[in-house]
Amino acid sequence: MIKLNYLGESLCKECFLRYFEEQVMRVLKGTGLLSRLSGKLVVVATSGGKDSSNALYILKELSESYDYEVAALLVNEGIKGYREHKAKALRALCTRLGVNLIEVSMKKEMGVTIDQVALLHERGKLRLKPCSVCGVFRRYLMNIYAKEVGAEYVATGHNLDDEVQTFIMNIIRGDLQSIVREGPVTRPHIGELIPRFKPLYYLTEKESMLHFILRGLETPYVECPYAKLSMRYQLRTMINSLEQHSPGTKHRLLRVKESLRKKLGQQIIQQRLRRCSLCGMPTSHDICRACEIKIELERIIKA
Ligand code: Q46
Ligand code: ZN
Repeated sequence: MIKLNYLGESLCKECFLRYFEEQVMRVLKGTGLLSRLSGKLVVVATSGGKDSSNALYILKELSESYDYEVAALLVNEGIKGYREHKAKALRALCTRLGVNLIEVSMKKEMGVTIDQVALLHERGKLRLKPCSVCGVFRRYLMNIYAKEVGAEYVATGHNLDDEVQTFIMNIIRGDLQSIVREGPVTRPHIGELIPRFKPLYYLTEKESMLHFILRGLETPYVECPYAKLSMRYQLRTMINSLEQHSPGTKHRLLRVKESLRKKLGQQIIQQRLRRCSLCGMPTSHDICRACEIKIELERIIKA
């Protein structure tokens, strides 16, 4: 039996897997996505880790009933001792599921690997931490490649824990725009930006891990060596400890976020987007964040 503390219930394996799928359907139905997926291509942003593998697995499984196509996309950030192991597991999963895998090299597209970025940061030449560069570059490349293959949607493996961490990070930064924007579906209809959705939005990291194991999915348990440098990592530890002392904390935080999104959404006008003067992608500034970082890195590397 599987005990879900915040529900005060214990579920058998079959009931847990049903519950898991119901929570994914809650995202698809609640956002109106389900009725729009038919005949479309969904690209799942995958890393070879448990969450994105779960997202890929379940979206592939549902694709037959709801008549849409699924492909996987991997951005190889160039992190030695980590990326090659996860990529190998992902290739095996894609073969097992019969899903096409698109592999994109960050080095080739953006001129640097995250290992190089980390070294520059460590030497004090770059203020940005590896995760800050990695996140911006990955989202940028995912959008470009998803568009190139004709996808209508990008799905990501973000789970409830990730959402709560992001919520707290946005509070700390005072970023109300992002609080409003970051829901189960983001940027629904903005030109070049492909809408992103999060099938695991209502599922915790623990539940994701359980689903991964119960479905017989596999991944080597290596962690990105730079994860510990991020604010997200500290928050994760802190929120996990709060959850342990007071079960249900994560779900309560998600509910607070959702009600804030509703209230703020009526008051906050989302920034108008224009085109990046260098790459043409939508941005709220003259130059998009990815181009800005790319230029800074080129300048540092040349110096
Ligand atoms: S790969 Fe990249 Fe993550 Fe590593 S550098 Fe950070 S963002 S932790 S999911
Ligand atoms: Zn740009």
